[in-house]
Amino acid sequence: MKIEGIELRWAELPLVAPFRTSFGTQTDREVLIVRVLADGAEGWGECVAMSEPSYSAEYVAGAAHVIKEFLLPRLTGDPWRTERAFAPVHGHPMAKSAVSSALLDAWLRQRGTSFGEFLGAVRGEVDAGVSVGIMNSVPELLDAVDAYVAEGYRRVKLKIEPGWDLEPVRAVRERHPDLPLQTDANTAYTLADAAHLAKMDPFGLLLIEQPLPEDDIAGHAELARRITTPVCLDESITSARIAADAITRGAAAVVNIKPGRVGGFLEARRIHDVCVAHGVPVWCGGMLETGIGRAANVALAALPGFTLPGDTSASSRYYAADLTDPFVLADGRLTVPAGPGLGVVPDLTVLKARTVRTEYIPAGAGYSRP
Ligand code: NPQ
Ligand code: MG
Repeated sequence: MKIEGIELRWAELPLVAPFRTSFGTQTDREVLIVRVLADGAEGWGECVAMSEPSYSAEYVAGAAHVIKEFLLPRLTGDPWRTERAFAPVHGHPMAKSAVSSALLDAWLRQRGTSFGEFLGAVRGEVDAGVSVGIMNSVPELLDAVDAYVAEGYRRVKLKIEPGWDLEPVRAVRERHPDLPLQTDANTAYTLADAAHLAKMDPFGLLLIEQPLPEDDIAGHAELARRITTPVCLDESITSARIAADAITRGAAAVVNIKPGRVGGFLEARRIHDVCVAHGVPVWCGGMLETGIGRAANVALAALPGFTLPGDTSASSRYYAADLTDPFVLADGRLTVPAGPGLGVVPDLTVLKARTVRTEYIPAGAGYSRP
């Protein structure tokens, strides 16, 4: 495709409730939206970086800088080449993924092909799970979980940290004995906590996600020998190569896949393929995406290896007014959009109301090549 220009939009969406994890509390989602204009078509991509570098090293202002200074000069109009063209730029997977998925969306819309068809979806809808933040008290947590279960969510994930683990997880398990339940520590523990984490073994959890720091593959392998709850990696899995390594070393019995964390949808699919080849179940993570990022995630989650419910929740879990038509829960599932590209477009009235800044960068020599 011949790219005409790229629009960057900084938007801010209030969350329906504060979301607390071991790395902080969010009350709003600052989101960077990428719009590609090419061959008369347009494509949309969402950068999942947060305002601050607390989940990973990336953050919104840094991602915007990397996109403008280092990625756009390397962008071509061929979505198959984008991820390789960006390879000389080390790191910054969320910035890369936002640009490459926006271009892919434009390309797919032009061809009348949906993200799901392109990626190899085998389902028309996907099981929805929900991620529940750290609360001030166990009764407050139980109320939140009860409400999500009543809505129909097929799996609940509890955010944990030292001081908020055994008691809340035990309480939820006692209230919901058959609920598919898992935890996410976002790197908050060390191997010295192994005996403590083993106390959650009797709760029959699907998995514990990223208990140790992201660079501690050996530690996760050792922890996996000391607890019976399956260990799932999120932050650690930044490429298909690392996924293969972690699985081979016994550090990952399950893998969380987030396109933004791994640099794009093609790498995300490669990780899926590696996991399927090793018999390792995968599920689609979430980064509080608006409908733009959510649409692409739901399409990815329809691939055959995604055998566990993802953090692919309904729009209403996070936003009173999403940027697109809302994703709604139907019998605990979300429908995979079937239209061209993402199958959804932002509601320009809502998008404009939420936009705090827009920058248009016309195609230069670097990214106008077909
Ligand atoms: C995880 N997500 O799996 C992440 C982390 C996370 C749904 O639990 C603002 C933006 C707040 C992105 C909080 C879920 C966030 C965020 C947590 C991502 O580890
Ligand atoms: Mg996680």
